[in-house]
Amino acid sequence: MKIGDVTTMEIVNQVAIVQTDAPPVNALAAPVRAGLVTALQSAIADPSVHAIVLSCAGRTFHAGADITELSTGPVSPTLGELLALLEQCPKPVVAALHGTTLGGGLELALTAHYRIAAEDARVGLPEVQLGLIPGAGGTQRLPRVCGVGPALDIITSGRHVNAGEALTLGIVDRLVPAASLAAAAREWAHELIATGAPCRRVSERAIEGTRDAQHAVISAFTAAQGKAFSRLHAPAAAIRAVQAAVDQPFAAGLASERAEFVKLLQDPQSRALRHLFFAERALSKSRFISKEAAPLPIHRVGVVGAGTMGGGIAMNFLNAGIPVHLVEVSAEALERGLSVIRRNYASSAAKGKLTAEAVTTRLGLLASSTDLASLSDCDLVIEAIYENMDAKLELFGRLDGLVKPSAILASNTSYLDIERMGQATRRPQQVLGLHFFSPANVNRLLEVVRTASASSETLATGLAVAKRIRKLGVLVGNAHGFVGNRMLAQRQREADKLILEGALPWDVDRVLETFGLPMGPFRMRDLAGMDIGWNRTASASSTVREILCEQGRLGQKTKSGYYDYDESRRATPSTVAERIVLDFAAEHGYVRRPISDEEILERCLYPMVNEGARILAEGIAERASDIDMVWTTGYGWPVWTGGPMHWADQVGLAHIVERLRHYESLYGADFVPSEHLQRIAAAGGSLG
Ligand code: 3H9
Repeated sequence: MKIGDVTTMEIVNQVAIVQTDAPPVNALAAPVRAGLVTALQSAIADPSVHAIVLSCAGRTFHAGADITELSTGPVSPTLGELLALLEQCPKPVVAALHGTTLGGGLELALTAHYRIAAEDARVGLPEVQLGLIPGAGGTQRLPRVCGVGPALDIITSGRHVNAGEALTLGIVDRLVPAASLAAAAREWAHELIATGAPCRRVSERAIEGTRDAQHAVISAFTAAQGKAFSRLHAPAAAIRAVQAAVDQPFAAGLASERAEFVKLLQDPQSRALRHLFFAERALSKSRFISKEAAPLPIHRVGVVGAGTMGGGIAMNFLNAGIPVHLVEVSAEALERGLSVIRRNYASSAAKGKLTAEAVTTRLGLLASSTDLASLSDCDLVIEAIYENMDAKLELFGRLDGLVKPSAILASNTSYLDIERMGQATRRPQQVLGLHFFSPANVNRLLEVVRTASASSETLATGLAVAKRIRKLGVLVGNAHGFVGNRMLAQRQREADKLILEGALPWDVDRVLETFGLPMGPFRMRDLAGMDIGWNRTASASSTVREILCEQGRLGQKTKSGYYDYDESRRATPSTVAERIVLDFAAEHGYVRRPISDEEILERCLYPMVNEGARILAEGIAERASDIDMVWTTGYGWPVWTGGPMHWADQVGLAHIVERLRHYESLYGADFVPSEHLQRIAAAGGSLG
């Protein structure tokens, strides 16, 4: 029997089988809730029904409330109303879970009287990742089934719990092979009817342990988090809600949870995190990739250049089980690169992150040579040699003659024109940029650079490769510095100017770190190595950075840069570096003055927003949200602000234009607001 658009109910031998089919993830949107309420009401009213099974068609049981609905306010029947009806249902209800039962989906399952799951299912309450807490009883019911400690861990991390752990923790009652889930759920319902099993309600259960023991667990958990949650509002609210589960009767606890949930829903942090959720999903859609374009199969990858980047790039593929052939010009350079890879794996094994067996498997997938011809059977070759256009053009020309006709050639360049590299081959349609970020085996960002000649299939392959090696692939246009580094240059320019005008490196770092960036620009330079791009012979003491390099202050690796570093890499502001800055400023006629934190922040960040607007106007990024993904993923821009473009919209574009004009009047052309930004600001619009 069809109930509404997305729900069916079938009665088989006293059991009502209710099934929802609302692709892609059976989110609990209004029609889904309405269908479930109607189905439950009719099953309750039907005397031939003695038990009910709730299940979903497609790839998953309900993966949560419908996130798109969260900004529009509750529509009846609400999830709370549905769950109240479900819990009080006088006939036993079995929830049959498969796929990813998340958020409101798990809250619904915990409200059903019995839970059976497929062996490969996963469950979780990921609301914190959206800046929220569970809002339909999750914080009250989960501690009642698995205890306070595991509940706090699951709710504040938002992690997915696999079926085996869910069974051990008592979150589900039974596991069965995925293929027999429907039959097993039905059989269990019959068993419940036959044994006269009660409607087992989680809300009526006591939480394990004494009140004192529960409080002790909460205190220890809160203390152990230290600063981990310090800037995020949701985890603390989750802890308060679990505390309410411990201290208050169920109904009062539910009300406390609801109050926290409603408050967070209005919190700009949650709006920012929800924006990033959809921003991430939008990345797979591009007007430059036709719907029909299928990614090409990648079985074997070649990497040219075994330096820090090349080695890190190779590790990504090895980690994903894809064989890699690494090529270097000299045997010594190759051996150096290989030994770094081996050392990195050994260090992961020593820290318990990888088993010895996993290390052996990965290294077993790695071949190497000094001969480019050995790349002939690769499906994708990534060049990661030094940043020199002539060298890259020559390499692309040679590779073109060596690799098979179907192979894709990619460059890891950070700035150079990839279209030109494509033109050095007879396959420009199969050439693209794959721009990894340091450390390449850790940083999740991958800019997939689109040239005008690259085919849809090549670009689709770039995004598919990113997914396979668990990176976040962002399609960007072929422009100097692409998206990330082009915006970074704005911030770096202002930071360098500010320390001559009156601030010190640690002032700039402090302001940006207080804003939420993991590291300010000077600390970052010290970490990356001050000598990246520095040329000893060409160095002429023309910048503070050149002078630091000339004096051997190359950053963390020499224990001295802008900061001095002790054995455990703890940084203290360097008096030597300070002297260098002050002398340089005096020599170049700067009259130093006090600079406010506000000026530091505005001068570092507003030009980035301005550049982001130019990048959008030029089509280098397709959407403002793509820029937000680049910055939150690759550079640690604080997620609770939603990324630079979302943040700018919250600050107000008219305000940003006005401040840029102000700085333009003081410091000139670097601050001229872009036409795009001015136009949107004047129209009262937003970048996102
Ligand atoms: C909640 O439950 C609050 C309650 O506590 C209280 C309420 C009162 N809503 O990720 P994918 C879309 S908060 C709407 O690419 P995958 C997604 O946008 C919610 N849409 O697939 C995409 O659309 P499109 C708590 C959703 O296989 C498509 O589905 N739940 C939702 O890689 C495919 O998504 C969560 O936070 C949703 N809830 O991963 C779970 N979920 O194709 C969030 C997905 O148009 N979801 N979509 O771009 C996920 O973590 C992953 O989507 C999931 C599948 C693991 C389920």
